Amino acid sequence: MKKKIALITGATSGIGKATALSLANLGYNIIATGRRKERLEALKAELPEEAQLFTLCFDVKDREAVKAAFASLPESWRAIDVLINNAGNAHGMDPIQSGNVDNWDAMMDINVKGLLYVSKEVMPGMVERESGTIVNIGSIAGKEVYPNGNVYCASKHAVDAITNGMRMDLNPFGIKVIGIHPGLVETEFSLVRFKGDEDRSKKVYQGYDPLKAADIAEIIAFAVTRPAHVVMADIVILPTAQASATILKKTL
Ligand code: NDP
Ligand code: 8X3
Repeated sequence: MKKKIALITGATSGIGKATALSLANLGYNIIATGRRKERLEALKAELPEEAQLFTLCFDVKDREAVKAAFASLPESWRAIDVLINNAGNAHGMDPIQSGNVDNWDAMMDINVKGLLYVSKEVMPGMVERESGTIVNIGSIAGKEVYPNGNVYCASKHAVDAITNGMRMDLNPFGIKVIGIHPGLVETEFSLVRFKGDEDRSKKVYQGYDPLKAADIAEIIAFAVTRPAHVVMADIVILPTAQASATILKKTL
């Protein structure tokens, strides 16, 4: 039987990388994307020997680069069965009145528009084949707003709305759309949010047991392998120490 193809954006780190490993271990061929070419190249050595890997290096916020990357896919890699829209980050964490406009642009351009640009390249093929699964990585920040989370939360609320809209519009074609909404996961997320400040980012995950990227990857792998008549439409995953975006055991 032909192996299925999964394309994962942001596969150079954290949740995306862990998902690439999980799906490769389940027998998927993987298209891994990200901006850091050397990390994409290093991924091959971490996948099981039998897994095939194709890499695409592009910035999701660059509309022309997204188009060119997909146009460069060889014929045998074009029928993407599973799209994992994972690339994204928070940039800064300031009260809105002192927010940095470049950070706002980055979050809306990457987390929202980047997800749309990539989806636009993949959805027509899924519609034509009347099959496929799209997983959008939202966040607990897409379900709730927390102080100083303002624009990041807005970007993830947009992801939630787009996910629900996709599910409705793609439903007639038998395409599954899954929203995954993690709470605190220890990845490079906080390092990016706090511009490389290691001490500040480590503190986010201290005093409790945060989620690991592999915890989310395991759930994504389960969700995308349900029988044809089952869709896990919307999943919130929190560390046990977290009860909401703002209530954490360590803060009580
Ligand atoms: P990481 O920083 O570890 O990974 C982010 C990934 O996104 C990297 O592979 C990075 O690749 C890619 N990426 C970022 N910007 C771009 C861009 N402009 N173009 C292409 N790729 C890009 O963070 P996480 O694994 O934690 O984050 C993954 C997703 O999970 C994000 O959407 C995040 O919002 C979400 N999330 C994270 C949570 C957490 O607590 N960690 C909780 C809830 C949701 P590269 O730099 O090579 O381009
Ligand atoms: C990432 C989790 O709580 O920092 O989306 O927003 S949080």
